[in-house]
Amino acid sequence: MRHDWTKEEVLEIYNKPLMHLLYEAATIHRESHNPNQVQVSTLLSIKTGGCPEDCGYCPQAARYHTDVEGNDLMSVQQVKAQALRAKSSGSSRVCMGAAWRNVKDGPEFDQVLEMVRTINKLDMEVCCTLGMITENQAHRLAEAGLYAYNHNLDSSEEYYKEVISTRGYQDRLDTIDNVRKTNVTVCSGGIIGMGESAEDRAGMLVALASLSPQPESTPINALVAVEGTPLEEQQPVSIWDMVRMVATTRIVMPQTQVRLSAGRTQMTREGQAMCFFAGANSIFAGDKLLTTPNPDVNEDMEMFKLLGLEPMKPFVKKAQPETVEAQYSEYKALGEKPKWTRPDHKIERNEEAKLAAKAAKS
Ligand code: SAM
Ligand code: DTB
Ligand code: SF4
Repeated sequence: MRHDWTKEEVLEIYNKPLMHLLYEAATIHRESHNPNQVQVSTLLSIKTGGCPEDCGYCPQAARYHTDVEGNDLMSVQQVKAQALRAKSSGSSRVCMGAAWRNVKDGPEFDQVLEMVRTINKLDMEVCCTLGMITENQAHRLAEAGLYAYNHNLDSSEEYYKEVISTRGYQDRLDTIDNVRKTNVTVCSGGIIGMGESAEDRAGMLVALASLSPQPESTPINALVAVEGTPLEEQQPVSIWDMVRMVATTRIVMPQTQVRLSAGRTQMTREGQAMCFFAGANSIFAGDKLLTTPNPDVNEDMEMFKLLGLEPMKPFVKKAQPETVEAQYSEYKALGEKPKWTRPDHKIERNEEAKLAAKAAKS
């Protein structure tokens, strides 16, 4: 396992003649994974919209004018019903997303912890993506039975500054570090198609691969360009770029579960098959990602049949965590107020989208 990849080396892999790249990635894939098994996760937006951050890609940022309807935190019962549906349709993992900058101790976080306990007791892997978290919050999630925490680096450190001004790259790395102090696995990846260069893509992979240990799972999202967001006019990323990105991720992070994430509605079956061949071994299933469309489960199951793929059972890579009930918890809420950074530099297109939203609202 190498943690010292250079950007030049990664770029060289990314730009290899495609047949060499595919062959190398597929060979490495087979050394650590069964190429016919794909882990299937279902996303659940437990708290939608109204987010204070300015992520240029995100339809849930309050400052942009999109069609997303904001919702309060879902109830534990609603989440349980959705998790059972996901399980019956073949998912082994539920990934709960909240449009938060960071987690705050209090009744809402307690409710999320209860959701984690409830889903873990259904014998499904539980993942959360709730924004920045402290070490204590990571421990509390771990005690509740969390299997994975998703926190993406999203791009290279350099390009991150062109997309988000309300937090810094180091905040992301610090949260990942906090998760690493527990037994919870790390899920971290990014987005392509935001206008970044191939060098930025390589830079992101260098940052991910140099984490030690490397993330257990790495989502590769193709930007879903949503009207009203600063990136609304980005052209869909080419399937060739997606295949190259998946293959390069597989080569530099041989053990990680590479997740073919947002953007699958734009991809043909042939395109997706090439991504699986290149080392992708996980998808998000269900007709919705967090707020945008995703292929129908039945279509995905047909594709699996066609390609001879099978959904992976839960807890194959790591044993199921135990759930500690709230009253026996070792970690109490500390009510910390961590100083996550707020660089607040100006990103022109983010400012323009914010002004356009103000104009549309008045
Ligand atoms: N608020 C938390 C955070 O930002 O970490 C969790 C939810 S956030 C929606 C999770 C991830 O979704 C982001 O890091 C980004 O990679 C992905 N994402 C958001 N909007 C997207 C879009 N339009 N296209 C592709 N991926 C997107
Ligand atoms: C990830 O990397 N992709 C998922 C999950 N982690 C949380 C989210 C994709 C969101 C796409 C835009 C939306 O549906 O709002
Ligand atoms: Fe908020 Fe996460 Fe969307 Fe950024 S990506 S605006 S932090 S929900």
